[in-house]
Amino acid sequence: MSNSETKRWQAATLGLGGNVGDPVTAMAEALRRLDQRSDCRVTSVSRLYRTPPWGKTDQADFYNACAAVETLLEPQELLAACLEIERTMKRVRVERWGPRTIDIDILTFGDRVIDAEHLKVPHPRMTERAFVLMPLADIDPQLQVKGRAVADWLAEVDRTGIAVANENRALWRG
Ligand code: A4P
Ligand code: MG
Repeated sequence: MSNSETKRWQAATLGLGGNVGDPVTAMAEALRRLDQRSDCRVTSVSRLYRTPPWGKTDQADFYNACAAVETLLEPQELLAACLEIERTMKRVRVERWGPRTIDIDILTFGDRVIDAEHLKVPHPRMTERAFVLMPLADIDPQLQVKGRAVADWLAEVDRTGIAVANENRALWRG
């Protein structure tokens, strides 16, 4: 058996967001870049949401979406691929929770729990954030995160100000 056949496709979910420049185009471009890799395929994308800034609130509204992917990469490798896409798309990292052209977070990776210095999965703050849970529920409301379904987490968070910006879940294909 060749090396590539010993690897298997694993399911992961990603959160995408941005509030500088043209984040909608940037998010679509990021998903196309991931999908173009031979070791990643984008299997489902949420609707697109416009969301008030969380954390540091004196900044522009964000656009957010989630994607389901299947990948041959290990979690750290998937993170590296996402960071590389962010980097080449010239995201400026200035302040924590501050403005950004594009941010890609790994939300879940199968049912793995990872607590490494540079990678925490499930994403530590995802279950508090409607801007993550609403798009993720478009993809899989029954997905289990930290012992509960996404739909159950979503029922407990504040959705104030969040609106669907585009219903077209194939928008990213351009
Ligand atoms: N890192 C650890 N775990 C992960 C993971 N599961 N996925 C590390 C991705 N990265 C992970 O990230 C810092 C480092 O986190 C990465 O290099 C990786 O090694 P960063 O993106 O530079 O830092 P950040 O994004 O400024 O901080 P943080 O805490 O990751 O912020 P979040 O949680 O990503 O939140 N409001 C709205 N409405 N919509 C948003 O999308 N986003 C943020 C950023 C704040 N407010 C927002 C939104
Ligand atoms: Mg981040």
